[in-house]
This record gives sequence, structure tokens and C-alpha cells, in this order.
Amino acid sequence: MQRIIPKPVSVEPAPDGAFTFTEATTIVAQPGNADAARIAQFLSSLIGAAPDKTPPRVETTVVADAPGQVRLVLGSVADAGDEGYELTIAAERITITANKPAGLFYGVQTLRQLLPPEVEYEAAIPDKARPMIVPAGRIVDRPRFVWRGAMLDVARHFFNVEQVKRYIDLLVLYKINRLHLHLADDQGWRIEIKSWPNLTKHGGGTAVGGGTGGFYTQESYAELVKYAQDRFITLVPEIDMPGHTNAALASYPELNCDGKAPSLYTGINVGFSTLCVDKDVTYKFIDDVVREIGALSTAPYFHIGGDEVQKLPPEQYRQFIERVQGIVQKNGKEMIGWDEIAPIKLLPTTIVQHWRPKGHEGLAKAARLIMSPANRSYLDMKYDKNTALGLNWAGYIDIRTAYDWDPGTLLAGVPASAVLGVEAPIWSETLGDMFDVEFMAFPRLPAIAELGWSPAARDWDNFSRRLGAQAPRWVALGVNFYRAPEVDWER
Ligand code: TNX
Repeated sequence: MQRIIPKPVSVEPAPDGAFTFTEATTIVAQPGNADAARIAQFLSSLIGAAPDKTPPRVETTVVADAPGQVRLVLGSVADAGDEGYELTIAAERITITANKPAGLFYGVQTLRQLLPPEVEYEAAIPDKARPMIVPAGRIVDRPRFVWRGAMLDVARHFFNVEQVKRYIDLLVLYKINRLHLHLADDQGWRIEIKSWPNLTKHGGGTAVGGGTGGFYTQESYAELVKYAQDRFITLVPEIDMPGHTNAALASYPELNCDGKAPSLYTGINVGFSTLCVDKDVTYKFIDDVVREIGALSTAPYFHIGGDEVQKLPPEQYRQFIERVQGIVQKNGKEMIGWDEIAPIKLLPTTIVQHWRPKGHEGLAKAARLIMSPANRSYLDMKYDKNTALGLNWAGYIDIRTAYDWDPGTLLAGVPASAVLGVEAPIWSETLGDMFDVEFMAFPRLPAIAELGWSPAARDWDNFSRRLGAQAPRWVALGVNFYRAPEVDWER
């Protein structure tokens, strides 16, 4: 019970007793609630995946309390908010109670970490079958922050629907609730825009190093939105502008000030491209893009990037961001931008995403902030000088560096109340497939997830023990993780 990541608010193991899953175990979902039924089904499939186990029957109607049940109850739990839960395990039954389905889902993720790793692997060796026992006790839990994010750069290298679903599957283990997708950059445009078809037809066809790229059709993006939503993750779309736009500029000559389309770009430089901010067609283009993507998302957010613009004087940059902020607002979304937008006049709903370790201008006045300092939370930074993958412009990030900081107090002058939470971005200049992504994300992603969920107190030795205990589960899931030398990995 003391191994859970992110660390729960309170864990009280009982002195003795345990619940045993048997053929007779049933999972009773809150009657009449489709989310609760889906979550019950998730738990049932998990148990059914272990060797020799049948998936427990799921009940979705009113069923009398009886021994041998796992009950998922929507009720009223004090101080649990929309995402908290209470998990009670006794010999007779397991009960998860929450105010909202998200809380039931997180309670199930906690229970999952108390189950043996065989539940993660359908093809586990049958003679390894063991009785499935969970120790008795009580866990009361709720998140510290509302924004517990990961980001995947699908522009530098493209990751297809199945790959993104796999990443989502791993994120839910650690109670992440936002997946920000960096959908366009110099090297590729990755989402179909029906009114500007050449963006993907031409601009989606390559990647860093000159691969074939790829893109999401609107239908496949909608499928991802749904897949994430069913797992209580909000997809946050980003179209970076006015810089990081070579793929768009290459696809439509009219977006360039000189009316000439540049070639597609497959290198890894930044800062050289910009939309033509003086042309009306640029704003028509942005409006179409925000409207079409906005219609596909259940998210109230639209991320406009806004980073690393080297080709515009500050005044032109300011005017551009203010105008785009209006377009995003008109389309019913809250704007998010990287921290270069902070000095500008922002709406109270606009969210600033802090990333530059030294870029603090204007942050103290931001009403809403996401913390993703590159020297702590950038999962594409190398672990140390020997890491083959990744970059090192923000330094090396070992596990302790990723873990040992506080998003609430990192920035002097920023009130804790303005901090929405944390995010762990993965930029993919050097990462070509999910094996690479997983190697950089694990084990640092769980560290950032804990900063987002758990109370502020940090204890490296305790965290490192809990992290080491995750290894058999990652092995069962086939996660290509880095066995960082500072952690004692369980076999
Ligand atoms: C900086 S983070 C960038 C990205 C790069 C990343 C590589 C940010 C807002 N801009 O364009 O991919 O560094 O670590």
C-alpha cells in the first residue's frame, strides 16, 4: 500500500486482512451511470487479463450489498472534489466512493497498482498464476492541481492514432488528465483542415530527417478525443504560430509576405519561420484552423504556441498575439500560449505555459499558469551525458531533478493560486518511435505526475523506492523504460 504513485493524500493499511478475487467476485457499478459501468468494465478486463482469472461479472443495476463485491459508488465524499476518491479494502469487499466518475476512475487506478503486475499482460505465463490478493486498508485521495499534463510533439516526428492511444494508456496509470498535442511545426502539419487541404497533403508529408510524416484525418482526431475523454484525459490541441510554421508556409504561398512558398524543412533549427502578420489572409487562415479544430475538441482550450519568434519585432509580435487571442475567444475557446506571450495584455482566461528557465518576464501578472520548466520537466532532455537520445540545451535531467521541485513556489512573485498545475513535454526531434518516447518518459513522467497530484512534501528516498516498485508492471506492459542507476529497480 505504500508503493503507489502518485502518492495518495492518506494511506492507512489495516493491521491484517485482505480481499481475494475469486470466480465469485462481482463488480457493482453505480446503477444508471454509463461512466461508472465503463470504469467497472476496465477493472474487470484488467483482472481477466491475469493468468487463470476470469473477468469478474459487472453489475450495472441495483444489487444488494454482499460479500465478495467490488463496489463503485457515486456518493458524497467530503473534500474529494471532482477527481478525489475514497478506497476501502476489507476481507468482505472493496468499495470505491467518489463524487464524480473521474474519482472512481482514479480509485481504480490506485487499486490497479495494488494488484500484481500480471494483470497488465494478457500473455503472462500461466504457471505464474497466483491468487489475486489485495491487502486491507483505506486510502483517501484527491489531486493538488487541476492540470496534470503531458505533451507529445507529433510534428517533428509523427505518431499515429495507435501510438497516441498507447501513450494515453500509460498516462492514466499516473492520473494524468491532459494530453497536449503539438500538431504543427516547421517540419510537419499533422491535422486535416478541410478548408485548407494542402496543409496535410503537402505539409504533412515529411518529418525531421526526411521521413514520410503523416497526419490525423478529422475523423481520426475525433476518435482520439473520445478515447482520451473515456479515460478522463482532455486533449489540448496546439497549432504553433506565428513562428514554427514552415510546413504551412510551404503549403500555401499566400501565407508568406513575398508570396513564395519555401521548401519543406526536415532539419531541427528553430526560429526561422513566420506567418505574414500584415496580410488579412493570415487571420482568415487562423480563424478557419481554430474553428475546425475547435469543433472537433471537447476541450475548452486552444494552444497557439507563440514561442521562439526571431523574425518579428516585439511590437508586431504583440499585435499578432492580441489579434489571435480575439480569434480564439470568438471561437469559444480559452487561449494557451508559451511564456513569450506573458508580457502582452492577456484576457483573464488566457493560460501562460512557462517553459524557459530564465524567461520570467510578465509571469507574475499571469492569471493562469501551467508549469513546464525545461530544466525540470522536459522529457526530451538527456538523463546524463551518456543518453543516446534527446537534447541537452536545458541541461541534463536525472530523476531527482525531475522530482525535486515545487510547481507552486518555483517562480518568485507568482501566487500559488495562479498555478493550474504541471506539464511534461516531449519534443520529438530525436525521437522516431514509441520505444524512444517511452525511454525518455519513463521514469520521469511518473515524477512529474506526482508533482501534479500529491501534496507538496517531497521525500526523494521514499519516492525512489515507490518508483523502483513500478518496474515489474512496466516490464509486463512492455514499456521501454530507462533503468536509472539512482533507483533500486525491483525485478
Ligand atoms: C524549444 S519548448 C522549443 C521547441 C523544441 C524544444 C526542444 C518550446 C516552446 N520551443 O520548439 O522542440 O525546445 O527541446
